[in-house]
Amino acid sequence: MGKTLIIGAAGQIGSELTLALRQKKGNEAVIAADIKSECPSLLIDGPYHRLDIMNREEVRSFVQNNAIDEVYLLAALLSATAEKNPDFAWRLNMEGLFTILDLAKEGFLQRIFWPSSIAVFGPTTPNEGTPQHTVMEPSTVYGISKQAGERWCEYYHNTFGVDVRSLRYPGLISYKSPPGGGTTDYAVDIFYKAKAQGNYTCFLNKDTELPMMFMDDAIRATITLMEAPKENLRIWSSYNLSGISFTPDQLAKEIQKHIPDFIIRYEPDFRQTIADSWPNSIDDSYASEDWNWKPAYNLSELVSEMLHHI
Ligand code: NAD
Ligand code: AKB
Repeated sequence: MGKTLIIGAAGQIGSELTLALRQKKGNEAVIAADIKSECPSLLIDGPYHRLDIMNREEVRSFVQNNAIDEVYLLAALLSATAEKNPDFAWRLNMEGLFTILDLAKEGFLQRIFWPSSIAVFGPTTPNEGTPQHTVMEPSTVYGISKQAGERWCEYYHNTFGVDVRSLRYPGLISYKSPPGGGTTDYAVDIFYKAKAQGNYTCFLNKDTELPMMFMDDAIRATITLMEAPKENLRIWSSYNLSGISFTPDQLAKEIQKHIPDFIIRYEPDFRQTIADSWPNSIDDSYASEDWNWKPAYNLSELVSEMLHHI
């Protein structure tokens, strides 16, 4: 059996996904890679390599020389950071995907996971219970790169038979690794500030409802999709995935059940425009029908877990 390579393993999702996959497959079978030279302390129990996804030749020889047959490609610039550096974001988010898709097309990889995002939707998308197939006119460079990536994944699957699987993650909430520059990051930051100083200034306004998910659910969804029999899958672009939807005001009220003096203030910045272009909630019936997806965490369970661990 070949090994699994996780590129972008030092990030918010990568670090938890690496731990979960190592638990299933064994430490040596899962190689963590990231552009960061230093191995994060969470990942020291297994192999770690510095790898730049933009260095096509380096990635190609690493995959071929290390008996890799499965790649999780997580390296990307997220929505807020990408708006500050659109050219670079486009290159990072697209070039690496082609490197990995081509390796699979040439027969060096059996399976790929590449994440998309609710950012593929835009201001003209129906925003309540957003369906799998709908209007998609993303207005951010991040969303444009994810939408293009989805089209290429489906194209490589349909044209070359590449087994590339994908999820449109909502905003992910976790305590093991910090988020990396997204619009939904407020929903993680708020917990650290609530515990450390009892107040938080939110960069979105109080009624901005967004789809979110606790990281444990996201990791379980990812592994379930990757283990699903190929013939059960109908979506080869990216599956809608839903957890819970809430506003900053609803999240603050839930935190106040644990920290009654917690105060939230609102100072919306450029990220408000991004959030306003995204759906409020997602219909993930394809995921539930094709691979039995069902989220486990509601808002109160998520808040209890976050406050317990931070
Ligand atoms: P992150 O920013 O926390 O992690 C990305 C990792 O990629 C970082 O450790 C970074 O060092 C690494 N990286 C950057 N450039 C690299 C390069 N050239 N070569 C190798 N590694 C490089 O991001 P994340 O939140 O873990 O997201 C992972 C993926 O999931 C991204 O594609 C993101 O778009 C997608 N996603 C995340 C969320 C979320 O809420 N976290 C939601 C939707 C989609
Ligand atoms: C972001 O806010 O950019 C990410 C995402 C939803 O893709 N968390």
